[in-house]
Amino acid sequence: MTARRTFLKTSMIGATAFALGESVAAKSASPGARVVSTWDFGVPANQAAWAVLGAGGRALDAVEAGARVPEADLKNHSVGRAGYPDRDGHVSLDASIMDGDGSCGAVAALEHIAHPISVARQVMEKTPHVLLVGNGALQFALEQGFTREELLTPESEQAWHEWLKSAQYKPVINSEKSTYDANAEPPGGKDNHDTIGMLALDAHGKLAGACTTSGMAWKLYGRVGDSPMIGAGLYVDNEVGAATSTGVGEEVIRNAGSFLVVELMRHGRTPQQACREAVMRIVKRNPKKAKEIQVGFLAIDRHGEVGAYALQKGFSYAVCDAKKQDALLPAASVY
Ligand code: SD4
Repeated sequence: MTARRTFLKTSMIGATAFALGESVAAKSASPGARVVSTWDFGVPANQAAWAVLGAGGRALDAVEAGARVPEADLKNHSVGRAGYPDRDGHVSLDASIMDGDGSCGAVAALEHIAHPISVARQVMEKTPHVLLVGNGALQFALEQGFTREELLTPESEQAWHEWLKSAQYKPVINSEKSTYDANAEPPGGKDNHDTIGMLALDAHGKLAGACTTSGMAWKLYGRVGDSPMIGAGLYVDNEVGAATSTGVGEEVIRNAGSFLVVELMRHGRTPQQACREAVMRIVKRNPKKAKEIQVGFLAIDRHGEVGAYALQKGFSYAVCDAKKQDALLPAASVY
């Protein structure tokens, strides 16, 4: 763990100079393939995506492969298996996937299936629909051959019991540590949300994105966040770029956040400028609330230029390409 911490610290420091400029990538030369993800667990997820991208594979296959990594990670309490449950003890998952040609699929409030991102892809490819929810999504997943599983781990259950003692729903701003760090606060402690949003540009110049989460811990039963909503938690357009979000989903939904970021890029903003402007909309709409919550956007344009911006300090994002597969960068923020 110490080694891991040292690695994270070093990559954050090394990345600072890299991140100070307006954008990460040079606009000029063809960037080749690149994949970016939210938070520190984006590093191993990117590496799984890179196994696809680096071999000349499709962005769509890469983001699915990458998103499955935190979904399977038992140390991660905010995505997939071992995600913290809602206030009634259900682990309910939200996920979406989008290809740069506009094809997309999503599932929301899906229980008992460890890889919602793969179910979302099946929704996209095997149905005429975009979004399946709750029991309907579960029925569809089982019909597609996914296995029904218990996703609540003993550790997450213990955290839920801890939370029940006060039973106060109050999203915590994820700042210095993420839930991926096994040395982080005890279950139910400081961090209670993080989503992986992943965006990839492949060597053929095509974009795709994936977003998967267990949503806000201790949410109301049936609550759905921004992650499975195309245009809120994820949006991809081969002609422009792609964007994804993390943080308090309600604020992202209110502003159609990821769609907004892509539209701002369409109108000439860099990915960094577009993410900043989308964050500032949230501030403008509710300045008091904006101080108390976290929202972060991550974007890539069709040239491979990357940008990120958050309300609060502490939002990190991972960048992976042919040159470097483990970069972790701190995003700029309002506060
Ligand atoms: C949600 N946006 O369900 C997700 C949660 C999240 O960092 O990203 N937390 O609202």
